[in-house]
Amino acid sequence: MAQTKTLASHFTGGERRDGVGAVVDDVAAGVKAVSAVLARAAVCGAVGGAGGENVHGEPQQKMDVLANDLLLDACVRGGHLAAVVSEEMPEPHLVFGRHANPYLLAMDPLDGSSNLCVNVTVGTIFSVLRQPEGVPLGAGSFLQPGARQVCAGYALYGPCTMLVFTTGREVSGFTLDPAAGEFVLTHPAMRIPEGTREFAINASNARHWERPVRRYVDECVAGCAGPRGADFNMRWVGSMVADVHRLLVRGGTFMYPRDTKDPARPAKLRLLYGASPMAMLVEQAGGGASTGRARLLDVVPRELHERVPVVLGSRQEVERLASYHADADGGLDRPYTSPLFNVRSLLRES
Ligand code: FDP
Repeated sequence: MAQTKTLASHFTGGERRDGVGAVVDDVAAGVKAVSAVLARAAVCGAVGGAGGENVHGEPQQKMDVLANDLLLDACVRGGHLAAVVSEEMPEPHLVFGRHANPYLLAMDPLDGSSNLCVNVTVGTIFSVLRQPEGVPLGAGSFLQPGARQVCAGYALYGPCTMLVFTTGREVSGFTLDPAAGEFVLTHPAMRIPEGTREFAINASNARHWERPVRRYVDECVAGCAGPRGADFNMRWVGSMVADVHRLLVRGGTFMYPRDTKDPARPAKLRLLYGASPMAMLVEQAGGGASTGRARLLDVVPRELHERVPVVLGSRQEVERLASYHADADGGLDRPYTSPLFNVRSLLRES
């Protein structure tokens, strides 16, 4: 029988002692704690609003706060980080006595937490950066493009708990064996399949999308009879971790594009602890990651909690979407009549 590979045997001694492997171990310890608490959250009354708001003005769930505390505690206690940024904390947490440590962690402790009340998959997203030389430790340390990440990953709390990450050499997926308390390598060298026909987008925002996104989605929806000549399927969990995990397992496209719903907020997802780590994972798995107009990993954050449009997934599809944006911006696309929004359609624009 083949030997089971676990997270404990994944990194070499050096990587584990004081390298990025040590940070992943610390995150994994936090993920186990979050997973255990989530499993009991409903019976312990830990599901529901916490009464406060996060830095984006969105209602915080009790589990957002708890997950933040559990992960922060595990990662700080590990002793390998100089600072942590979290969606649940307006300012970076500087680790007392550890300013000389080389690593910084950015995280969304519980992404998709609005799904908790219906017991749908949620996740933790994380990104590891190096403290740049010559920059005083603080918010400015984190303002680096995603291409500089030394590790990116997510934990998925679903029917089973998974930890998926990359340190820049392929993407590895581990599943938590709750009986043994160990992460077991179940998805080695994850690759995004090229040829799938599936897309994920919150279609209720359709009337607010830009023209290139409407063109792409309309062409998918038109199926065999349309310009793509193929039927597409749509899936939308509404938890980014679950939607991106599906891409890594069976391909497709995930979009949270720029829209005009709220002019003060043209994008929904966060760059540092959402889009950047997912982009690194997707690229490492052979896929593409774009804002629609630029490579996501090249975007330089101007502030900690910045938002960015996101298009991720099978490389050919992401390139097609980028070309639709370029066509529209260059005035080169043909006048576009939407099959979904024409006069006789239920989704007709007013
Ligand atoms: P949530 O607000 O529940 O944390 O990152 C935020 C996120 O979830 C993503 O996980 C998800 O893809 C998206 O928001 C869903 O937002 P909408 O329901 O507003 O489309």
